Amino acid sequence: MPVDFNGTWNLVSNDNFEGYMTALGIDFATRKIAKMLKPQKVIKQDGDLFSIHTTSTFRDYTLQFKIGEEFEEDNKGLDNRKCKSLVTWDDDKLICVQTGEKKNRGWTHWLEGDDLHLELRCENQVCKQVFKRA
Ligand code: ECB
Repeated sequence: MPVDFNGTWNLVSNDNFEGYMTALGIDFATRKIAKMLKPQKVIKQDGDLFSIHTTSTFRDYTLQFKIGEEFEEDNKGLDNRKCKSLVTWDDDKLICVQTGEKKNRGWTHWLEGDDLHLELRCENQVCKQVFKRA
């Protein structure tokens, strides 16, 4: 029985988001705005199907995927690059590999206690975000 990520989650910490955005080539002005945001995630998990809506006062991002099925991701409103993404389980962690122009790009979600953790990776940068239930 896999972990249940369903819920509404509010960002409470965001370590090295600046480094992650810089690795993605996000311009200075956008980084200044983006790093002030406290995004909310709404995760819906139904068997192998997931939707993750990340919303903020500045931009929103929606991702839908099925575990084990590669899909084209266009990162619209983020760095706007396209990549091929694949999400799989690694024990209780949800791991996404985003294959494209940027090396070592991807993310990992897991639960610790009742907190949602997200590690965002790009090239040599790792951003660590923690969310609490709304
Ligand atoms: C959507 C809220 C953040 C908006 C930031 C706006 C501009 C910065 C541009 C690029 C930065 C790259 C990523 C932003 C960080 C988080 C957004 C979603 C990251 C993500 O891929 O989450 C996954 C895992 O929950 C689901 O898409």
